[in-house]
Amino acid sequence: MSIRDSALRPHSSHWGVFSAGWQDGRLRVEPYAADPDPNPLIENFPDAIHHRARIATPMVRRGWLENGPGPDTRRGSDEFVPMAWDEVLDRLAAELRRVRDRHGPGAVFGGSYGWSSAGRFHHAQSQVHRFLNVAIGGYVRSVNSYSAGASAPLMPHILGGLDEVARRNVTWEQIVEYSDVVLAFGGMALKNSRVASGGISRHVERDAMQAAARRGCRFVSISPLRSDMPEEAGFEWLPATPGTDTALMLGLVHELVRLGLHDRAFLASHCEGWDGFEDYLLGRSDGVPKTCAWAAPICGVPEERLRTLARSLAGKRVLVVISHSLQRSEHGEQPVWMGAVLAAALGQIGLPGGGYNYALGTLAHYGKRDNAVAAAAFPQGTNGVKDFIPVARISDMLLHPGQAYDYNGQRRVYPQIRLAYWAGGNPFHHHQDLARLGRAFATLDTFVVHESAWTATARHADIVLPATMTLEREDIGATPTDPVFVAMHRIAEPHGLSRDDYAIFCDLSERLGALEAFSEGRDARQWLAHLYERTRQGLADLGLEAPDFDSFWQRGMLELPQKEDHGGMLRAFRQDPVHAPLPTPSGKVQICSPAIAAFGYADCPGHPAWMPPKFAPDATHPLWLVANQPHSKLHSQLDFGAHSQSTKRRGREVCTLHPDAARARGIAEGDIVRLFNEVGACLASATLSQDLLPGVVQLPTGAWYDPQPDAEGRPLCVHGNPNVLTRDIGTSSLAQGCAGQLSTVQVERWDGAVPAIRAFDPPMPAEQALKALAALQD
Ligand code: PGD
Repeated sequence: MSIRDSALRPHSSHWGVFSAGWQDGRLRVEPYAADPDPNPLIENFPDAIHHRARIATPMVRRGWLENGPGPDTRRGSDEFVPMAWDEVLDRLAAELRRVRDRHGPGAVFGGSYGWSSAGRFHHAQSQVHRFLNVAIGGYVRSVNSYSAGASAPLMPHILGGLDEVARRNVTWEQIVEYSDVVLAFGGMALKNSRVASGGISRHVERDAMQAAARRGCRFVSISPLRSDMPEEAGFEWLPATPGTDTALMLGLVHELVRLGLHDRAFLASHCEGWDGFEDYLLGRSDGVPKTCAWAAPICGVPEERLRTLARSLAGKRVLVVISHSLQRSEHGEQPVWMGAVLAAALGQIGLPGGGYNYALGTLAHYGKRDNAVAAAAFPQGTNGVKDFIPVARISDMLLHPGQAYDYNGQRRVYPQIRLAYWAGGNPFHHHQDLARLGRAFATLDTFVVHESAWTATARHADIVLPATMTLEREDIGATPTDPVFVAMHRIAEPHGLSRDDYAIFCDLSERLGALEAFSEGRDARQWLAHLYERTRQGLADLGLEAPDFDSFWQRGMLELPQKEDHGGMLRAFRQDPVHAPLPTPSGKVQICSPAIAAFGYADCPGHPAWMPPKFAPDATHPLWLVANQPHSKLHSQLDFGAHSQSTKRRGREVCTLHPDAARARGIAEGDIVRLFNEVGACLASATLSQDLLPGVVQLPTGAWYDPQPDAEGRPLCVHGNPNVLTRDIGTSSLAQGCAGQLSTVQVERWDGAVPAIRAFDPPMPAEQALKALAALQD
């Protein structure tokens, strides 16, 4: 559809529902008309669609082609050779057969973590999982996520399933109506709540915070960064040292107990283990009372301010919110657990607009009501391999096959992986210690990646298959928490020779004798109609208008009915703890967890506790690095788009320093700086701001990894990817989650020549690759 002009047609993305079409040969995007606060991330699309960073042809790494499968340290720096689809799929099918037959499907890693794109059918994760299940017999999977790696395994021990506590809990409507105080640990930044995996039609968070604040709700943002809450909330900023929220909350609870302001009746009727926890809180068990005076120097907040805050909470409808970011650090389980204990001590859990809502404000799914009608997902089949890893242990697995490790009460052993298959994720964006990750991927026999652009992950692959972007295919956009159900129309022809993941897997399945099992005889359009049927039936069952697929497709959107706001699991439990118990061992809030205590983990005891981090600032690395989510893109997606580029300086990522920290280092606004520690180093452009603590430097994630050797031959990311600096450690033996949010670094002015950024330059320009292929076929 390379046309000069076309009408706008509906589409969807993780960052918003929108319409797109062509005007004067340029892609035009417009946000959904009913969206009160559209997300500017849609502006990343127009320049991205035919950007030079797009992959135009299948490509095979020269070393793999010439030497065959096997470990190779050239991954990431080798040349690529363009190859025709038929040949590359023949070679890939043969390699999949070899690994399956010689080593079994347990030697294939298909964890393939990543956010992929919106769309129920072309969801890349589901596609790769279904393919490996039906054509190979299964794969080693990954469990949990980089988003909630610590909280997902912890939550069932203390309250119940993560979704019940994050998604189906306090709504924004309740906050507007009922909350007196929202105590937001890690804040509630709109850059995060403007995004929902699968799509979001109305961004309501800004208006909801403003309406609540106007009614008198007090928002308190506890974070090292002022920018973690929007001005519309009229919030108080309580700047606290990164990673110390557990100590801060212990101080607050201690003060409540000291003054007798804790809700003893609620703790007795709805909680288990208060007495054991109180022994720790008051210092009976370890000789250290966790007073505000004790907490103040740890978290860098004056004692009196903590005392005043604690006292001000008593008798109020208080909502305690813990952001995802807090648990993405060493001992990340602790603030999640301690937040629940603070809310329990206040006696607020289960009240409208009060209590505890883990991660509210960190995704657009949270604080919303559920749809009354379901949307079907692409079925993934059955995995014949039972083995898994906690998702953030990928490097450990590849580097240490056969090694034992702890996870959630289990002693597990890393499998030996020969082939990794990735579609819809960018581990060289999302993982920690990227140089180590490079060494880990060097151990594979074969690494296969489907991508639409030359990410660092694609550059580390042996076989790179060009995948379409959503704009180049048809899909259905829907999530369980958003009422708008979108017919995602095709807006553009596929870039170069790129193909849908589904089409690639169909052709591979055919070569492996599994086409019928994979496709069930349906083409993409037929799958959409098939998946749509569940929603149509749901509407019909409710006696509502239920258009057939063709009518829905023509119409472009449906508005689905939503459920009433009943307050979810925690409300029901509060009202009737006997008949609506929590799905925990005691049926109550576990302030102590005998199950976790029995695991015997020194890094995650049987009640929330303050444990100083092993990696804290010291003379060599005196600054905390906050490596948080970017505001101008989602993760690393479309980093080459115009909106993302507009927030960089001469193409380089920007890091924020306090003027005092900058002055002490001779750094001025706009200087190029080098951030470094024992893990690695990167360059960034410095901006100075009073809106963060002097001991903190902030560098968002998402700049594509662009390693170039420094004077000593070590990789230096010249673009500004903070994951060259983050440590590849699990949050604890319980969850083994990603701890990438925080690190410790030194920063210095970079006076050397400033290297060019090559992250978006493909290994071979698209025209050259297409020409080479055409010449081969002549
Ligand atoms: P994305 O950039 O979304 O990052 O990590 P994730 O891997 O999800 O990567 C998705 C990739 O999928 C993109 O490269 C995109 O081009 C590709 N893709 C999109 N659609 C398709 C498709 O249809 N087909 C195919 N084949 N490919 C497609 C995100 C992860 O990063 C997350 S969720 C979190 S919360 C973590 N956050 C942090 C953090 O706070 N701090 C640090 N230091 N590190 C983090 N990493 C984590």
